[in-house]
Amino acid sequence: MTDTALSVSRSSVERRKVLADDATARLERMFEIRGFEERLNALFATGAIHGTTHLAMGQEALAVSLAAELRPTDLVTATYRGHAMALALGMSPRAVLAEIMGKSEGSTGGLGGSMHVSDDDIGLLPTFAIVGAGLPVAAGAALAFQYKGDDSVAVAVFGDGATNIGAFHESLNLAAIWKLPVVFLCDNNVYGEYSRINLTTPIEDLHLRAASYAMPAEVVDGMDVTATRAALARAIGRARTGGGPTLVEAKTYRFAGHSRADTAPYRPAGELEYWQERDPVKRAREELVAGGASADELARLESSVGAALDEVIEVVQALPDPVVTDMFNNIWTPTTRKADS
Ligand SMILES: Cc1ncc(C[n+]2csc(CCOP(=O)(O)OP(=O)(O)O)c2C)c(N)n1
Ligand SMILES: [Mg+2]
Repeated sequence: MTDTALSVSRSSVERRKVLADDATARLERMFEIRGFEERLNALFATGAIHGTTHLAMGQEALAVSLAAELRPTDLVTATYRGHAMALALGMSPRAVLAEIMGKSEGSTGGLGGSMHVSDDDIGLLPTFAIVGAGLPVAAGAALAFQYKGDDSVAVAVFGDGATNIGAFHESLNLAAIWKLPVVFLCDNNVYGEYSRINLTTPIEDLHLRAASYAMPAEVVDGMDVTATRAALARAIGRARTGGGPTLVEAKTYRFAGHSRADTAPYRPAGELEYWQERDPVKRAREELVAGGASADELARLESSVGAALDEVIEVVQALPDPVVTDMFNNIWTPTTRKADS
């Protein structure tokens, strides 16, 4: 492992900690997330990994900002589009890739795959393929924190489409009435599967939905890591100090299609290009350079992260695949049956 790309080999706690105070570390993590997903896409395209995957390219600022603001004792629920969140919260690229490739070294022993990357150690609860399913679970975790008198916070990360699901409304309602220490973080990337938001949802500003629950709300440019962090700091701080829940809407854009096979032919002309101009990785880089960082050094950092990721891919591909009998592990089998009475 190269020691220039330190973030790839640090422990999960250290990997999380560096994000709080160091803007270069935040950019480095965004390089890692973008580089990881680009390589992952290529691995799926060449058939090296089977099945499908949902990429979060364009949404890296959200994951990194959240990770920078949370404590290790806080809990997060995320979605099937969760690689960025796992990497930001501190999971190693090796553990994420091994999980996606079904290797036993993966974060859940390779049993969850791309849609279910999770790890207790980084506070990432099982990620959810059912749209909206993470919200009541985060509210439940927040209720447990409140009950125990613990000042930890739970965060539910979900998409714009999830705000049309019953579980969204039920969770916000209960969280508001019980003043739960939870942040509802909506990653509004304009699309739910193959439908633009205007075709499925009567409003585009989803934070307005908080008003129905007398809940504070924030709307933030989710392509801007600094602004997103500030908004999340306010919401997390409110939850931690007994102020109850907040709905934060981060305006982002999904650079890739919904899933691997989707080339997104339904996008209006020019829309992708408009958002690519606002690329969060590009913006974070420009912000650092404007603050005096050397553009060459940042380019070197980016290539060292890429080289370390290439090494991770080689290592993980060479790991042994599970054997057929492994499918019987983790299955409960009754050995005796109680006679009917
Ligand atoms: C309850 C439920 N309904 C439908 C689906 C099918 N589905 C999978 S992803 C998705 C779109 C969700 O969009 P959004 O919440 O905006 O998240 P994004 O994919 O944009 O991150 C849908 C409808 C599902 N998984 N769960
Ligand atoms: Mg969406």
